[in-house]
Amino acid sequence: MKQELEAIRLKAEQDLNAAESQQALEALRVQYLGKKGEVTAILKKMGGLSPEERPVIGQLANEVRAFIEGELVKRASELKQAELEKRLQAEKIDVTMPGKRHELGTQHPLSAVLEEIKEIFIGMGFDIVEGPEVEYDYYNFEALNIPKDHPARDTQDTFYINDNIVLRTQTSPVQVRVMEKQKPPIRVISPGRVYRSDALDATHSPLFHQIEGLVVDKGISFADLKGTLETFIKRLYGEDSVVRFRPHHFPFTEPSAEVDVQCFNCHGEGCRLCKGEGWIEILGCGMVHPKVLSNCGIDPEVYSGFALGMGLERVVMRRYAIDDIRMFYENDVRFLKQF
Ligand code: 2NM
Repeated sequence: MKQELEAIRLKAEQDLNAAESQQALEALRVQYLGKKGEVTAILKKMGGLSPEERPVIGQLANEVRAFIEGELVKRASELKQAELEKRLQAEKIDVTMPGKRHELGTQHPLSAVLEEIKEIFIGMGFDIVEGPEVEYDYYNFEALNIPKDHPARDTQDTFYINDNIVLRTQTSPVQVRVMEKQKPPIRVISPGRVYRSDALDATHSPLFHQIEGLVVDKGISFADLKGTLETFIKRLYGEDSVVRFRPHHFPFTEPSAEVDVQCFNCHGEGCRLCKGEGWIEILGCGMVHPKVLSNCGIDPEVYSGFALGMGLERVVMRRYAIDDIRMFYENDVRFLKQF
């Protein structure tokens, strides 16, 4: 029996050390110390021992039971510790790791330059006005001295909703609406989307953006137009910009002019950027035609005004040497990230 007990102690020790879970430990506790357990079985057999042997074996059996109980507690705490360590390892947070980057977008180049242009005009006392992109034929053409038989009315150039309604081809209709509603002095710019029935290619888009300006008051002259535009261009392209006015024709202004800035790349020598011209066209302008003023209920004998218009895409393309207008609308991040 003594050997049996020693064998149990040895086997229990091995079994306990090999146990890998609390459930396995519980099974071993039942196997050795339970009612039908191995140690219990020895104790039950002690009735058959001699009076001399009984206390010796009894003591040994108790020692073995105490040993197993002690080992059970020890192994249980080892397993608990290992469990905890595993969890700590799995759930550990390295606070020195770099955070998740939240990529911030950038302002679209058209928006950025538009903001810049708006700020320049706001600084000169202009208000920003907006109006409908779906516009009456009257506001888009008729009121602006572009009658039905005018070449600018070529149906190829315009999207018609019906006979009376078009997608606006310029933002001047916004200014007609302002002149109808507001008594001079008027100082406004109207930026916005405009539409032309053009096929999309490197330099044309059926949708683009315009910024038009209008000043109407008593005694406004071509000198006011020149001074305002020179100031604008110098703020946009730098104080050393050289500006040139060329005679031109628009139906809604008389006289009319186109404004060039001397090529900032070659300073008038002629290069790739200005296509050998030495000058870069920036905008169109002129004194508001007396017919346009009277169409809008403003007496051309009392008031005069000037107006200007420019394409935002062209300004931005020249600024950043972008050679394809389609880049603005494709939203390719490789393009947008450059600004
Ligand atoms: C341009 C060029 C010249 C213009 C005229 C008007 C209005 F409404 F006052 F008649 N607004 N904008 C104008 C004048 C636009 O764009 C190249």
